[in-house]
Amino acid sequence: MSDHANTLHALQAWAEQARRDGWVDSATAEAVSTYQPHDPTKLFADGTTSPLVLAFFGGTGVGKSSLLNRLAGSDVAKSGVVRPTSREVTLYVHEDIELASLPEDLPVEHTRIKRHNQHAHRDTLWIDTPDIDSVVTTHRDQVLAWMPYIDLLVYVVSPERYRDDAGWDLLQQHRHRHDWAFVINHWDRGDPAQRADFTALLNAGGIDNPAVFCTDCRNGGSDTDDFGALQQHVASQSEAVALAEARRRSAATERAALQSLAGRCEAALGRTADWSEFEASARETERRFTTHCDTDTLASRERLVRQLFPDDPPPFWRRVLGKRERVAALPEVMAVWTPRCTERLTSTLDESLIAASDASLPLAPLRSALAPADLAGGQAIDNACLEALSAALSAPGNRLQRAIYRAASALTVALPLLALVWIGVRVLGGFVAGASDPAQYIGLNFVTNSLMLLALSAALPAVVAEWVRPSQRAASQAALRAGVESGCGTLFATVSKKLNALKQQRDNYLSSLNDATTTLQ
Ligand SMILES: Nc1nc2c(ncn2[C@@H]2O[C@H](COP(=O)(O)OP(=O)(O)O)[C@@H](O)[C@H]2O)c(=O)[nH]1
Ligand SMILES: [Mg+2]
Repeated sequence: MSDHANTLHALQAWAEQARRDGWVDSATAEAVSTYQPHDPTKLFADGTTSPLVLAFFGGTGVGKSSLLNRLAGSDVAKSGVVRPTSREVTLYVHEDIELASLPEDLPVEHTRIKRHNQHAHRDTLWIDTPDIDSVVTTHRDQVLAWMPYIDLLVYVVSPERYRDDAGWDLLQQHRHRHDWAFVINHWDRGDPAQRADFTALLNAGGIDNPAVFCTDCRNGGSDTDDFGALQQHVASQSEAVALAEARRRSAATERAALQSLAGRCEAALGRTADWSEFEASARETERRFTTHCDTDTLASRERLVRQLFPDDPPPFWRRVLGKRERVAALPEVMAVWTPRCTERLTSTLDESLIAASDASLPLAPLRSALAPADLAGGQAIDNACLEALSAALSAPGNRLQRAIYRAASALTVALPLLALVWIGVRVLGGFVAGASDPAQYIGLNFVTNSLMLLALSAALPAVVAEWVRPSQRAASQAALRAGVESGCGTLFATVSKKLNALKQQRDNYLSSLNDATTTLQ
């Protein structure tokens, strides 16, 4: 296989895989897979020194076969008005030329090979093609299949129909990849103005200096037409040097065409700068979603707190007296995430897709990576809320708050005990001293003061403890809010992971495309 054939093969495998993964649109993949490399030498067993491949193409009855017979100097091709249109491609080739087995993409079953022994025409392989304006569309397909194997296309028209000729669009598609000669046959009915008009038409179609010949092939041909010039043109094209040069040009065109296909594939993957821009905008939409999610889940969080704490919080003084918040069991289903959040997530991801589309990035892989259902946003947020809530209920408040509360609670027992010990010591002292001096016995004032000290030593730490006691209700509210935020974090960490994987895949495609097309650089 030639370098170009290898490159095309690699590019086709690449495009097929990239299409399957959604990185390349089907139009681009199709353009790559249906691309037919131009190489007439493939028809010959000895691909290096091969004859010029010349094909006649045009509508019914324009005189393709007559022209071929005239060029060949004998009736090699069937021609005539009252005969079935030829259904196949016929190759007329000298008996010495060894043909290769025909490439697979050619319609072999509709191809005939006829040998001749005219030495003068050894350097040309003629191809007579079916009429391209036939109602049988396979005729046109046959011509198309043969296109890549032709060096010189002789486009035959008649003076009557050259303007609405069916071959015009084929000419447009293939004009850069072949050498063309144009023949207005049936010139006995033609007018010099038509020649000028046809030439102008070709110029307008992008063909500069077209080789136009006007011929009259009735009864073996006229002496006064351009047939001699056409013959010379063909002879000059089939000279080895000219042919080698034409094939070099064709290889260069081939390379440019492959480069353009590779460029199209690369463009389908989107620009790297656009990808970074898209990622930045995706992060911005994430940030907005997190803010909105806080608002969107407010009602469901409040409902949850009401379920958990069915009673109003006891007032401070009742709390001092030991009245506690009543906590119900955690609900089995944590429904912080609501359908509103699902809608919000869907529209957020849609925004990211629009940003990707604005950045001309391929949407298919992004669309599947950013499918809201696969991201399990509700699960991420509900789980995070449950976790935060359980932690908050088992240890409400912050660390300092809990330390002060524990210290104050301990003091509600320790301080009255200390006071009791101190009162006891004083009572004992008073009792001992009272034995020698009855005035030292403890009086009513001491009793009053001791009771007050006891009450104070118990009440003061109890008030402080209640003052700093972390509220489970407030802790639950804060936990649910934090849970939503951390759930959003988890959700977008998943998104980010998926996007990174996609970016990696895209980079891999870029580098394998680069590897596949190194010969074109
Ligand atoms: N008047 C006229 N008839 C021609 C000319 N060339 C071919 N014909 C006739 O046109 C008919 C169709 O020719 P043919 O070569 O079979 O056309 P094809 O279908 O393009 O191969 C035949 O009857 C030819 O004799 C020409 O220059 N002038
Ligand atoms: Mg014919």
